[in-house]
Amino acid sequence: MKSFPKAFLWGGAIAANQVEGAYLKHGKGLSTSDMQPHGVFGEVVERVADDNILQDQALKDVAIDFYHRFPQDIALFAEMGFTCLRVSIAWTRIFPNGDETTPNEEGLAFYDRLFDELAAHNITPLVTLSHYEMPWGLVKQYGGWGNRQTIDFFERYARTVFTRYQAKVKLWLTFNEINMSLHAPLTGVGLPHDSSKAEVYQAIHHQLVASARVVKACHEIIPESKIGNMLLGGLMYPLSCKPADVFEALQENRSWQFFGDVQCRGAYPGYMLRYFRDNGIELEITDTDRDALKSTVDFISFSYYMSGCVTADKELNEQLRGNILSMVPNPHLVSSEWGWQIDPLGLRTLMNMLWDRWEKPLFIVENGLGAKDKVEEDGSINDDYRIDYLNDHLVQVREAIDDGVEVMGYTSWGPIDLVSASKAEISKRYGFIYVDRDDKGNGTLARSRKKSFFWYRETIANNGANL
Ligand code: BGP
Repeated sequence: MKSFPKAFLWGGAIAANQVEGAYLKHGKGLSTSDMQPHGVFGEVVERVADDNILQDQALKDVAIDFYHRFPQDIALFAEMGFTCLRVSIAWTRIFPNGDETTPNEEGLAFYDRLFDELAAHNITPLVTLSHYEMPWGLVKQYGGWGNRQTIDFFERYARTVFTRYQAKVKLWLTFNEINMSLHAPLTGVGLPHDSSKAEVYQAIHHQLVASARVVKACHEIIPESKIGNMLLGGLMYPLSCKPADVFEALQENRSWQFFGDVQCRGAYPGYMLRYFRDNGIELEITDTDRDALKSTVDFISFSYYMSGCVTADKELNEQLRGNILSMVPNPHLVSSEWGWQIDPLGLRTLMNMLWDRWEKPLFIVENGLGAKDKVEEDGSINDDYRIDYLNDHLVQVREAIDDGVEVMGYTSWGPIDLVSASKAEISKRYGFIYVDRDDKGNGTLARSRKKSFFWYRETIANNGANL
C-alpha cells in the first residue's frame, strides 16, 4: 500500500479575521468581516473606525490575539512538527480602504515578521489572498465585487504582496471557498442581501477574472511559485437511486464544481451557459475577460467537513434542508454537535472526483471537527472525538493516495482554537491547542495542549504510518 509521500506537507490552517484581532492596529482598515461581528449569518453592522461600543460583543476584534502572540503559537505548531501553515493576509492591513495606490507599510511589516518566524521553524507558508473578507471601503464606495473596478484593486493588492514576499512565500491561494460567493453577501463579497441571481453571478464573474489575473501575476513575479484555487468541497449524494435524484445530485455538485471548471479549464462550462440561458441571466463577459480566464491554477485546494444529500422532490428538499446552507440529512451518518454530518469515506470519494475531473494536484487545506471541549480539573483536555475524526479522515486521504490521487499536503482547520466563521463563537473549537477565552470574550487567552496535540505530533513524526 502506498503511504503519504515523503514531501507531504503537514500542518494547520487559520484565517486572519478569525485569529489576529488587532482589528484597527497599525493602520488596518475595516473589512467586511469587521462589519459582521456575529459571524457570516449575523447582521451586517455599520461601524466606524473609532467605534468601541461593539467591542465587548465583537469577539473577532481581539480574536485569539494572534497578531501579538504569533511567535508563541508558531513555536507550538513547530513542536507538533508542522511543515506547513496556511494563513491569510488581511487585505485591509495592506490597503486599508482598498483603493489606495500606496500600501500601508506597517501592515506589510507585520506579515514579514510572521513569515520570518515561520521560516525560523522551517514551516512553509501557504497564503490565501482573500479569506471571507474585503475592504469595507470598497463595498461602501464601489459596491464590492459587484463592481468590475474591484478586479483592478485586487490585482494591485496581490501584485504588492507577491512582490514584497516573493522570497518568502512560494505557495498561494486566491479566494477562500470561492463557491460560497453564491451565498453572497454572507462571505464578505460586499453585495446587498437582496441581490438578484444575475448580480451575484456577475460579482462571481469578477472574482473569477480577478483570480485568473492574479494567477498570471503570481507566475510573472514569482516564477517558481505555485498558486491554487480554494473550493468548499460540497460533496452531495442523491437521497435515493431514483434517476431524478441522481441527476439532481449531479447538478448540485456542478453548482460548486463550476468554479473549479473555470479556474482549472479556463472557460465557462456548457452546463453553466445553459443555466444562465434558462434563468434569463445575461452576464457582461468581455473578450479581455475570456482571455484572462485562460490563466489556470497550478493545483486545487479545498475544505471538507461533511457530505450532504439532495433529492429532486423540491418540496421534500425544502422541508429537510432548513436554511440555505444546511443539507438533507443522510440517514447513514452521524452528525457533529452543529449538525455537520461526519463522512470520512466521502473525503476519498471527493478526492477521486476532483482528481478525475481536473487532474491537478490536490491540497486539503481545511478539515476538522468543531466541538465543545471540557477542561478537566488538572487542566487536561481529552478530545478523543477530535482524534477519531481526524484519524478517520486521514486514513481516507491515504486510501485516495493509493487510488492514484496526487496530494500535496493536509492542513487541518483551526490547529489552535479560533473564532468560528459562521457564528463568531469560540466555543466551537477545532484546535490541538486550547485558548482560554469564552464566547463573551472572558479568559486569559492562555494556550494549552490538548490530547490531540500529542496525537498529531506523533502522526506527523511518523508521516501518517501510525494511522
Ligand atoms: C470554512 C471556512 C473557515 C472556517 C470553517 C469552519 O467554511 O473557510 O473560515 O471557519 O469553515 O466553519 P465554522 O467556523 O463556521 O465552524
